[in-house]
Amino acid sequence: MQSSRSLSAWNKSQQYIPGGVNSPVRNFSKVEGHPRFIDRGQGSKIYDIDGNEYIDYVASWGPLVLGHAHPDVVTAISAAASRGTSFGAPTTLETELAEIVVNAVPSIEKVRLVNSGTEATMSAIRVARGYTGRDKIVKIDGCYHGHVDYLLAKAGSGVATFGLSDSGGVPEDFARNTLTIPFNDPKALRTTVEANQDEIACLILEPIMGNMGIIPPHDGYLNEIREITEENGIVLIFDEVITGFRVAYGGAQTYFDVIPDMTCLGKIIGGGLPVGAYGGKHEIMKYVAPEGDVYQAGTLSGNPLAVTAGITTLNNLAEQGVYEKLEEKASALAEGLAAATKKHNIDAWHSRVGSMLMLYFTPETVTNADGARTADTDRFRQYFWGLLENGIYIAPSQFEAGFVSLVHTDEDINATVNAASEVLSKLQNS
Ligand code: HOZ
Repeated sequence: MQSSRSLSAWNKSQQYIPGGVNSPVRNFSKVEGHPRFIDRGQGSKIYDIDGNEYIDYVASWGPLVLGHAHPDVVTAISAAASRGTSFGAPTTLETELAEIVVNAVPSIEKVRLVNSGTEATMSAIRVARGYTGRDKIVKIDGCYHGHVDYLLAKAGSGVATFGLSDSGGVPEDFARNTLTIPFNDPKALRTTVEANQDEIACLILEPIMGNMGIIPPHDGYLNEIREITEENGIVLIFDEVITGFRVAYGGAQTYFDVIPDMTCLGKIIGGGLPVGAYGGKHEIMKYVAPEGDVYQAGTLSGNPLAVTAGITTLNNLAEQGVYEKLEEKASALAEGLAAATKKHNIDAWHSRVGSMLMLYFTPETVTNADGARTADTDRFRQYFWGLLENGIYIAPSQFEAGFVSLVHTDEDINATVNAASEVLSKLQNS
């Protein structure tokens, strides 16, 4: 497969951009190679600047549940752009998106729009601290909540991909109030809460871990942490940047029927443009300035183009049968991959919730970050390149989720399973 144009684009980008990329996991260094530079996307496919076509399971890391360049989204954004790209003053579009979100997500009575998931989690935690008057926070090993200083301890996503335990440039003092516990371990939460009575402002977690591969919660886990946080006046924050409008219209909280106090959103609610959001009960959200004294602001927050893309995407997702369709496509893919690893006797753990899925190269059952860390990343590297060479684009990391979108066809899924089977046949366990 020809990739000389991507290679020279990367050589040039490295002269001007750290690592040649604007977000670390886009760099292919952990799979040993150079990234493909993308020219365009259409439906389930992306095309690189060398003219190669790929079936895309990255989907811009989750937002593109309708696929690339969906005609409704393109038309709506174009019309919005012709009316002006930013005003720094309220528009009725922002209220329209907020209303959709409030009606869809059970925990959200009021919502503030921001520009990224990072802004959403950082702001939600500030509000939780303002509301409770407490400083400490609890996070889960392997959950990733953006690049907020005190949330990079034991984070997933690029931090895990590049084998870092945390980030440089974060003074120890900043992370002093961050306590980290394992996923799927309610006892660890009880112990931490007992040792820090009346000091913990919030517990933040991805209800389905999505930055360490895909790790679903055990039955009852979310209910138990809901009980513990409620009993102890701790704000429970679900980071649904990935799962929001992905596993169900109302997110993982609807899927599992466990309602947190606050929720962070991003990705899908921006339909491929930069948006984040945080919201919760009015009782908590009234602390946000200018109603309350917890400050948070943004020049481009509620940007009309981004909000338009979000409204259009969510309106499409509100149609009947959408999540059943996603489930059908993703289960066909997951079953095909599981059959292929079995056929070729490959040690593998397959994980899937709705249209999010992951194949870990490990004989272990993955239930938390330590389990995910047992995966054979060298084997993943070989799998990744085998797929890419066959026109299948997955994230260049064992710890980033795969996403199925509404535009993946049966043909795409069959082609993916066949390619995977061929690649896996060459990786057979000895
Ligand atoms: N934080 C994203 C992965 N979980 C990566 C975003 C990107 O590189 O675009």
